[in-house]
Amino acid sequence: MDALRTVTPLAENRSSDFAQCLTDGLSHSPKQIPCKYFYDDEGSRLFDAICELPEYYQTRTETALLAAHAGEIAALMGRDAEIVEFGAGSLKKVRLLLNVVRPRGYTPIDISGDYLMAVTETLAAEYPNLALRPMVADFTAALAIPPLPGARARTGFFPGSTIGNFKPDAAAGMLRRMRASLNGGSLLIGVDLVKDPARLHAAYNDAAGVTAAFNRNLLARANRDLGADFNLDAFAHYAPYNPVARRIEMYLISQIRQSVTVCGRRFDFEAGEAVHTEDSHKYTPDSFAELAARAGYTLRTAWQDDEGLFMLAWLESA
Ligand code: AVI
Repeated sequence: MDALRTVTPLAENRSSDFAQCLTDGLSHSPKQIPCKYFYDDEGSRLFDAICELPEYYQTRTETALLAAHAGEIAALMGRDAEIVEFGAGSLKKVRLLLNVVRPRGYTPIDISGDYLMAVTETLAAEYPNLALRPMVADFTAALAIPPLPGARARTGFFPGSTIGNFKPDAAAGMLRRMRASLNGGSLLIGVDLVKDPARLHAAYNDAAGVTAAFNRNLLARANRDLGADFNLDAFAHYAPYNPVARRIEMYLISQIRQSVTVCGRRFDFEAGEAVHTEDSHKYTPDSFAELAARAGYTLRTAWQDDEGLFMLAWLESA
């Protein structure tokens, strides 16, 4: 069992951490940049735009599943529930649950403190009887969340198929830590399913080029925040589906032989050299149940859309 840690504001998205991770990643072979750095203000704006794209079926499918099954979810959560959302972001999806579940309390956890406080304030005005306690923290860590007075069962909420952005070992470890943070409580989680590779390819290679801009924003962010001199036009977005590993792999490919300066250090790129920026793992219901079992969870119920694109799974402690 991982040690529990009290919730403290984290610094992982600070420029100094980005500088360290970026220079480490560009020194690595093959070159890589951790995907958590996508989400500065501009990256979050681009991600919101991705969620609206016709090709990116994930968000609208999950939203429809939440709306369609909120009554069953409410029955599973029971009375006087406390919902704990990991990586809460804009708090849009949880509204679909709050309207039906009517929980005692809601604990949104997110690393972006200012944004979290602003969206929580708006939510508080809409739900005056809900006990709200935003926590600024890294949701991937084991967190000591104090009990909420009057709440009976604690349920985790982790929508968006963000679990797919972790390698399976890391994903199992994170689910285990979530189970600890929830004191063994259930977890409602969104999972993107294995499907026709062409459909997956389209979702990460949209016609409008928004995903390409999202990917290149890592370099734009380095230029903005760290004074790097990436030429954005000299890097191409490349996001193939690997059907054996069952994941989208996202890269930036250097179009020419070039050198870039980041934090006073020079990095050389061959023409055609790849920088790995993200994996997005896809699961079958069975492979996801196996992953959940590694974390001590049983997949009790799951809901899918008619096309079998996306799954909302209800996990209970085994
Ligand atoms: C946040 N995450 C679940 C998205 C995904 O689909 O893996 C991130 C993303 N990358 C490119 N498009 C969307």
